[in-house]
Amino acid sequence: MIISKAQFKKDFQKKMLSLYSQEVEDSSNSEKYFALGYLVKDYISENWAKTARKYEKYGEKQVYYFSIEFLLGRLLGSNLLNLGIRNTVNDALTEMGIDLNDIEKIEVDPGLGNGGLGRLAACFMDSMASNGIPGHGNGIRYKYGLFQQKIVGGYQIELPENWLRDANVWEVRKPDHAVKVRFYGDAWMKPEEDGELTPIHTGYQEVLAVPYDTPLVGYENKTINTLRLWSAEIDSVDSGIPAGGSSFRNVLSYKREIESISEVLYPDDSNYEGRLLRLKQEYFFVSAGVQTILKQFKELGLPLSEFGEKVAIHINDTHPAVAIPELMRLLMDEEGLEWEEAWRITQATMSYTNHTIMSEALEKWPIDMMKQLLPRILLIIQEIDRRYRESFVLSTDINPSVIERTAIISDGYVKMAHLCIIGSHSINGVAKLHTELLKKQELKEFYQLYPYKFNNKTNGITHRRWLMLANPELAALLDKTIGDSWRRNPQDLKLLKRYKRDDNVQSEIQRIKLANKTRLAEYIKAKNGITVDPNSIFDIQVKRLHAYKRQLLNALHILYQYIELVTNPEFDMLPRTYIFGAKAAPGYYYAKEIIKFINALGEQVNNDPRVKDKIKVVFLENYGVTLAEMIIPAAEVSEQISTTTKEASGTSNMKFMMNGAITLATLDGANVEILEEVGAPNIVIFGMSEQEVLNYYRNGGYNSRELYNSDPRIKAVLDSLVNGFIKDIATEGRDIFMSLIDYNDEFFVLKDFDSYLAAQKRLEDLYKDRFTWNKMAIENISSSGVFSADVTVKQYAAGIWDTRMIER
Ligand code: KOT
Repeated sequence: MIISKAQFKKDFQKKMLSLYSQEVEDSSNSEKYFALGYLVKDYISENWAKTARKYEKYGEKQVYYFSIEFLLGRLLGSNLLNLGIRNTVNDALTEMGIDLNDIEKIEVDPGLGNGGLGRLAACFMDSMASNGIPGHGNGIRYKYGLFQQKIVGGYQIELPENWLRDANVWEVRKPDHAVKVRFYGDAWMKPEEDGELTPIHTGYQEVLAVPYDTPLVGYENKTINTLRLWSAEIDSVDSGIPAGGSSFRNVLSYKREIESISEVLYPDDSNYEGRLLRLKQEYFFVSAGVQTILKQFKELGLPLSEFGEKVAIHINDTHPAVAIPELMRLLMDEEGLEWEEAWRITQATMSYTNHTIMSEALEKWPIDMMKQLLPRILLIIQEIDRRYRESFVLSTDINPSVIERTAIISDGYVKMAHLCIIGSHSINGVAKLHTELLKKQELKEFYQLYPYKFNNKTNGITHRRWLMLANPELAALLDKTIGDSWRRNPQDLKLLKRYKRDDNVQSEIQRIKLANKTRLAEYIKAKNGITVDPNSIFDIQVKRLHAYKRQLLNALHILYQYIELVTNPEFDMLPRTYIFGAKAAPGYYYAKEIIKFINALGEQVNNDPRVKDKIKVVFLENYGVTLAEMIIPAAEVSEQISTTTKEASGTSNMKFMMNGAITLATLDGANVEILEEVGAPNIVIFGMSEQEVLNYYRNGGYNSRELYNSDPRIKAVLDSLVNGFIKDIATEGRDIFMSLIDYNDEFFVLKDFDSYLAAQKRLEDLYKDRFTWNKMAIENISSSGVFSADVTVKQYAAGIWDTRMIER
């Protein structure tokens, strides 16, 4: 949109008056934030309504991205940017003596996700709107997002994240669009006189699902899509008399039970929590979403047979898998279709993304639990399973054991990934290696049955948030050097390649990095009280804490350097600042021990005069989207060191690269493709190959104790965990030692140790030559365009959803 500074000032003053009955000059920063937020929402509203009408007019196929997490981050900055008015607003506010950055900081970061999966959903929302793809989100409006992390005495403490305490300016409550979702009761097929079977569901509890809509603003293209998040509310008491009658106390506890559905996000990342409440959450947002989509489709007046041509529903990992039986239920029980037709429509509509091959993350629900909570849905799943098994009756070349292993229901469980594969027309992995592993390992038998369903869609990130907003100085340098076409076409970042040897560009790149490092150093000083030198190497690992991500490998290398510094007079190293940010799932004991270990190590190293400030170790608490926006632009080394085969893709690797950090990586997930794009001289690779890892896993691992006994560096490092050399980690040191030696080092931390050390050394040598380092940074920035989520969502649109882009 186009607006003059004068007009904006007028609008802003008017908004301040109508909201707070006061002048801008007399307002607090918080009031300024709310006035500005509501004003920007007004600016958005006009095109929001228009976008919906336009989609309708052209009969566009609509995509609905179903996800149990959407990790959006703050929205004021990105909405201003995408509306195309950020500079005007910034200038106008400056003239009024107001710093836009100060105002933006007031917004609470809605942490409605755990990590990669939820952030990917948010990046896709931004990219779909920005590419004119009619794509909307469907999820849960959790009252409490992911816990806030505090570090006390080196330990993680969790506090509730009450993000709705003040108003959320972006959402619109739509009570008139509320729908009812049914839980519990009894379901069966009743035989009629004509021999037909009628589905019956009685004695259910009805929960009211109330939608809250948030606009998803496209980048300078007038497209506004919708993120619809559902909140659970009590309907009227008489639509579900609570057990024990409707006394005041019973009604109150009934209300609490209902509202608990959308109360809090489960804080587990890449791990499955088999609780009834979680299954309730899943069916709750899925049923509300599918019911609404069907209702909207019927308003078009088209025959139901065309549903799959007008609607695509995407299942983000298996959490929304019940969308498949839910659509079947609605098409049959409510719309009267036959099974075969409903099944054809369902398969045509549904597609599924797998985000992990780790077995502990695979969802499977006990049949009994599903029967209790979702009796009608279970009947449908049982029928899908029966027909799946029956479809092989005539084929002689399929081994019955294959059918048993791929069936949806077996061993007393409903296997959600199997339901997704059988009920969708497409299943994709999130990086080339991950998709190949699905095809040849984890889902091999499905791949043999349905090779045409499998495809790869390598993840991506929105360059608007992760470059334009997070690193405005770098963005400005790019504009000045190669023009601003990269903003619309991120692959134009390639144009920067020509300048990799350019003195001027090199020194600008280095200057901007130093400025970003200095800002982060100030933050570290303020938050942690640690003085770090902005001229030291900033080496960063930020992501969820998980054994497979191997923060421990990083920490053990630091410990190694520390031991060398204090025992070996010959040893020298460039000064380095190691920065960590990571939340551990509250019940993940081992992960919490590693946090404690990193903090204890930092406490000791940072204060040991013998270290002479060569090493600083910083653990930044409460890592999330907002912190990432400050940390990533300040990084020089990006630690992507997961055990090969375990990280499906990773997405922070792409954000770091786009901001000019050099990746230190295993050949895991999307690191493989980063290597392909940037070329071997511009990335530092180490560690076991995929084949080696798979071979070891097949043979039950390797002998880590042997390594401990034969490599004196490993021995020295591990011994210092348990001999009191590192203070205050008696329990943690012992447990970590045991995990590596007695429990055989499941994630090959010691097996990769030597190779990691060598890689760290190579990295340091590269850094000594600043010309080379800057050249590498430029190569990374210029090769990062393919990792824009714009590229990824276009591949989904063309290859999976079959939907058009109506703008650009
Ligand atoms: C969580 C629960 C169950 C199954 C999978 C997950 C999951 C996977 N949560 N986050 N992921 C990550 O997803 C990212 C986006 O695709 C990947 O980049 C990353 O490698 C996954 O670990």
